[in-house]
Amino acid sequence: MSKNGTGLNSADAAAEAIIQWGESQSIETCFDRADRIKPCPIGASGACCRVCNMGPCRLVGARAEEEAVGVCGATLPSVAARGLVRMIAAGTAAHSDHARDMVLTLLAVAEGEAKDFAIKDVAKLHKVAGILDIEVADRPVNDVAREVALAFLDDYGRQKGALHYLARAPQKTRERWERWGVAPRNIDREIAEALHRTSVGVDHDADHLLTHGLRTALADGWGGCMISTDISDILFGTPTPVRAEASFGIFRQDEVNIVVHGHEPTLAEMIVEAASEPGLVDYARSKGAAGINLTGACCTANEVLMRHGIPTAGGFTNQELAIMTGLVEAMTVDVQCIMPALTEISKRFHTRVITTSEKAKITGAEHVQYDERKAKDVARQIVRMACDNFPNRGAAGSPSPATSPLIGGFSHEYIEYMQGGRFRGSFRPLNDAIISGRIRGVVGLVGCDNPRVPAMGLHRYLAMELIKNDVLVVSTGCGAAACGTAGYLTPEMALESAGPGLSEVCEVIGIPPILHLGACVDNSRILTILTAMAAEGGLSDEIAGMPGVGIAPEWMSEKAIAIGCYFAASGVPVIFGGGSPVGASREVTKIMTETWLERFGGAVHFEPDPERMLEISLDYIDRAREGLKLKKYEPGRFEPDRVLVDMAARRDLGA
Ligand code: SF4
Ligand code: MSK
Repeated sequence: MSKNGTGLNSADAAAEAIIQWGESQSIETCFDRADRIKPCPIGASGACCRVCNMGPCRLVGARAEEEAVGVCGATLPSVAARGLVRMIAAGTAAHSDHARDMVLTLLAVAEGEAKDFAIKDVAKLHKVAGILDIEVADRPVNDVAREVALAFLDDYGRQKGALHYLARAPQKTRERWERWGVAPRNIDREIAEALHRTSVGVDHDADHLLTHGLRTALADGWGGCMISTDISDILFGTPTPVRAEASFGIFRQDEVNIVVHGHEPTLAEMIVEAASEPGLVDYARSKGAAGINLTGACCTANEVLMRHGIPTAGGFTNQELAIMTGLVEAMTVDVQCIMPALTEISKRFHTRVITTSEKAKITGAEHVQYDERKAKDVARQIVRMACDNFPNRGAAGSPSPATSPLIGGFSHEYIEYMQGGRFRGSFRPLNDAIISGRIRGVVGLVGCDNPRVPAMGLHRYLAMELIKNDVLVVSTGCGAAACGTAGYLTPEMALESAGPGLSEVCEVIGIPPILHLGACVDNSRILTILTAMAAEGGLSDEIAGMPGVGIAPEWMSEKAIAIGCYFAASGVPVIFGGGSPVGASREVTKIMTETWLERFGGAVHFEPDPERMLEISLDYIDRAREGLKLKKYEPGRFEPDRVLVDMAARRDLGA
């Protein structure tokens, strides 16, 4: 029987074929381990506390929620809330530490210490400087970049005031944050305070704890994630639409295949350049290969796909399977979402697993220390290591021919540009399409893929159903990879599968109905899009009340919880798949679904059934439309377009 009770390990046929082949070879993957290791139901529902050595305390067996207490007397709501806040803190730490490295790289570039990098997008640097109130006129680019980097560093250590980027949010959204005391002061402080408050004997009021959880999450969304996105754009270029391919057929039989995996784009950008250097291509040939084929997995893949069209093997659950093709000479990893199982599985093949971050080593992997001051040299060393490994390739893998074409590269800036060009770009057409009912609403379909469900299957089901229902889908992270490997990220999808209104809009603008916005940190692009839609007018004048929903149907990472909570605090209802990590406490569940909705206009639900996820999302969208007094959504029946009065019409009026 299946690994998750459904008959399928992965909803992706190419992935499933490799998994099946692996089983025939007794190669264990995350799918086998997920089958073998059953989650503890007490911990899974938030009823287990292990923050001190009098425990772990399992708060079960009491008749009433308030009667279940740990040795210290901590109640079930406070234990469940503490667990969630710690997840938010960890997720925020991950994104924001990644962002800190981006800030330090920008500073090193500005100060001339990282000579292999340069500011690629000066316009974006100036835009960011403008938001930070930094003068740009007649100043050298690196001076501005230095000041921008120092301003962002201040966001990690300021003791008074609030994060710079909160000022980007709509006024009413900020007013809600002020009113409920969730405006973050600095990123590190909110994370540290979250850990302090949740340690033994400190904060024991569930609502109070969760409020700080939201403050920490906002430091992630409007801090770490947004900073990371913007600096990546400044250094490596703001994405514009680009063609790429996804799935396992991206690996070439006759070339040296390198996979960049993890989350940080810095070293990967250098590997992109190194892999096409004639000297290294010749080196690959000297080893018997026809060339060098650079590919990616997870979010490092998304970063280089968005900017260079580098193909992706897919998301989280495809990483082991990529090695099992037997075609990967080197998999170089940085931070986050890297399975330590990679080194074990690589022993069955010839793949060299290479760690590169000073923060992340894996037993059994080779380590090549990344250093931004000699980034290109490190990249060249890795490419050479991969070439050296080409002659070791055996015939032992399960190669797959599957590839799907895709279009990626939808930044906030490009989405604005495509709705009117360089001088007239705006969000007016999108807002108008929502107002007229051509587009019912917008869903951010994001987050991980997960071996505890048919991996990628929930993303694909929801993506397809949403676009059928005229909902524009924006996607990031492994959600985007799940859609990409299925062939959903093409403009043709609009004609084939989208509802009549969405299809018409996509055809006019020339976009797919599912837009790939980038890596997990690029969920910040969704915040800026929603803010621009609010500023454009005609819908809500804040993020709350927009016909928009976030769904993370297969989440597994703490980062996903941080993301969901910053969307909720910004005004977006969010639905997570799977069981609830606070499900043991009715009080905590109520705060996250009802109290947060009242205070912020956003909420967090956990719902394992994908059909219910769809229903809840459409219900939120339709209620938001009603709240905005928009036409009730009916497929194929739109309000007439707004008619702009041109000179000819004016003359007719005057006649
Ligand atoms: Fe148990 Fe309280 Fe310690 Fe948690 S903090 S483990 S509930 S004694
Ligand atoms: S990689 S956090 S599995 S989206 Fe960003 Fe994918 Fe989730 Fe990692």
